This record gives sequence, structure tokens and C-alpha cells, in this order.
Amino acid sequence: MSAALSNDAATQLKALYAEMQPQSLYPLWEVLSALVTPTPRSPAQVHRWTYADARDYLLRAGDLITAAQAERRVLIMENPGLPGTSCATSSLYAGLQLILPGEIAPCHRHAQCALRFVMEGEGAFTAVDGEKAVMRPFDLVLTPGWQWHDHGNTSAQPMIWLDGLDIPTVMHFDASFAEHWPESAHPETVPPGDTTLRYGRNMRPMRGTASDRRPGAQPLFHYPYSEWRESLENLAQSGDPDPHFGHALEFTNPAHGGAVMPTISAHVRLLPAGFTSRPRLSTDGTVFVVVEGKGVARVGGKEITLQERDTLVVPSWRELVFQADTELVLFGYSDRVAQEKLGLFREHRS
Ligand code: 1HN
Repeated sequence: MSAALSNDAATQLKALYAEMQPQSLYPLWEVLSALVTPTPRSPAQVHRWTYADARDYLLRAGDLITAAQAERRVLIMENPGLPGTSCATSSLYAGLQLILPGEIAPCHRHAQCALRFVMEGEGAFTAVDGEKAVMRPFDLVLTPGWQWHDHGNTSAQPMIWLDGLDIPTVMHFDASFAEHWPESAHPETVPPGDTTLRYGRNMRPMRGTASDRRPGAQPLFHYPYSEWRESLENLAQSGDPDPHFGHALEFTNPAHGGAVMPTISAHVRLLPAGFTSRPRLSTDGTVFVVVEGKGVARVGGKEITLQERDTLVVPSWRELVFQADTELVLFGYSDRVAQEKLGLFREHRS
């Protein structure tokens, strides 16, 4: 509300509001400027979780509750600006999951899309529709919406990964569905690696044939570190870094060449030692994991030091600068793809 009201009108309006309220009616003019802001005003805060600290708490939880008891033994990385919401950004969730040797996290499926980014351990698996993706550090594994998934650890070491899900997005649309498989693990449907050979080689089984096994829109679910790191290295060796991103690669869905899932985009970037990015703002609040190296993130006047396996969340529309003290490799995921589909995505590069 801009122009001043007479005292009399103001008094009568207050009385009007009080009369309307029991009928769930409110004056827009009192709240309009908070609803339609000239630029985004996320209540989320920039925040870093140090891996060593989070890992310690997670292992302590591992002494007290099994994966089967918990269904998923996860520490939620909740944004301090969004208390009580289990949100890392306004639209995305982040957590750290632990599976100890011999454990199984039981099979279920849900409308929510999930990604796993492996932090530690080797040889445990996520099975997607009964196919195991055997995980190594910094592999990306997807469990797209409504695909059955269970996790198991047949290795001798604890396995820890970051879970990234679109939980707040699904909640926003009131579109959550979930169900449990009748047994703890889905029966093995095909040997590990089958999907990569079938769909991950710029080919696909002829549509409508019996060998076209995977859901058409989401065939691929394992993006190994060994492969993406080699591609990123090649990029870094053969050209100049982008001034805002450094050397950056987006993970794609081979079904259409776009983002990995309908609600989540994921990428990796490599910043050469000594590189400082140009400032950039974007509407997609992003969760980053430090894969290699040391550096600093400068976000709206705050300086945050970054070490290997730290998790950093940067909310929508905060000016972000990365400074690489050593060569710095980052993984990041955001809702960029969803915003692009809705015509909302914006960025500003200086
Ligand atoms: C979930 O299904 C997993 O499958 C992990 O590992 C974290 C957080 C909220 C809701 C579902 C998993 C989750 C989740």
C-alpha cells in the first residue's frame, strides 16, 4: 500500500479486516509487495556442512539404529533459514546417508526423484528396478521418480553418500505417492552394468522390442566418476575456462539430451588453481559438493572456506564467486530444469 490513508479510513479498514478474517478473506494491498518482489528474496541462507563433522554424527547414529530400523539412515542437511522444513533450498532436499557392511535399506518407490553422490566407500550398491549400480567415490546414481530402489552394502567398509531429492517440489504440488516392495530387496532383474550397455552408448534398443527394458523417459541411472572426471579433464586441457563456471559439464538424460531428471539438473565443474570466477547470480538455489581441492566461496559478503567433501548450499539470487586455491572440482545440483520449463529461470553474469 503506498498513498497514505486518513485516520478514519485506516480505523475502518482495521475493523473490516477483523470482520472478514473468520471467513478467510484478507486484503491483498497489505501484502502485495511481499508477494511480488522485484527480485527473489529467499529466506534460505548460504551454509556449509563440514564433512568430518557430519560424518562423525552419522557414524554415531550408525551405532544406535540400523538401516532397516530407520528405513533410510540419513542426516538431513536442513537450511538454517528454513527451520523445520527439511529443505536445503526452497525446492530441494539434501542429506547424508550411511549404509554399514551387511546392511540393506529396504526397497521402495516414490514420486520424488533422487540422486546419490558418493562421498566415501566402495562396492555398496543402489539397485534400481532390480539392477545394481555398484558405487565408487564421486559416482552419480539416479533413482528417478517411481522406480523401485533398495541399497545394500556387501563391502567391508561403511558407505556414505549425499542424497539429493525434489521433496519440497513434490510437497509444493501435493503430489507425493509412495509404496513398499513386499520384500526387503527387489529381485535382481539384470546383471550390473546392463543399462549402461543398452542405453549409455548413444544407442538404444529398438522401441517396442522385448530388449527395450527401461522406462523410456529415464533409461540411464549411473554416471561413474571415472567417466565424468576424464571428460572434465579433457575439457580443462583443451580450452579456456568459462569466466563464471570454469570448465563445466552438465549430466544429461540420453532420452532427450536435457537434464538428468524432470526436476533436478546436475553438473560438475573444474576451476584451475588460482582461478577466481566472475560474480554470477541465478534463480536456481544450488547444493554443491567439493570433490577435490581447496578454495573459497564468496556469497553476498560472506567468505566460506571449502575443503574436500564439504557441502555448500547457495540460495537463489545471491551473488556467488568461487576462488580456487588449488585445482577445485565441484559437483552441483539445482532445480534449474524445472524453472526453465516453467519460464522462471534467470541469471545475471557480471
Ligand atoms: C529416500 O527414499 C532415500 O531411497 C533417501 O535412499 C532419502 C529422503 C526423503 C524421502 C525419501 C533413499 C530420502 C528418501
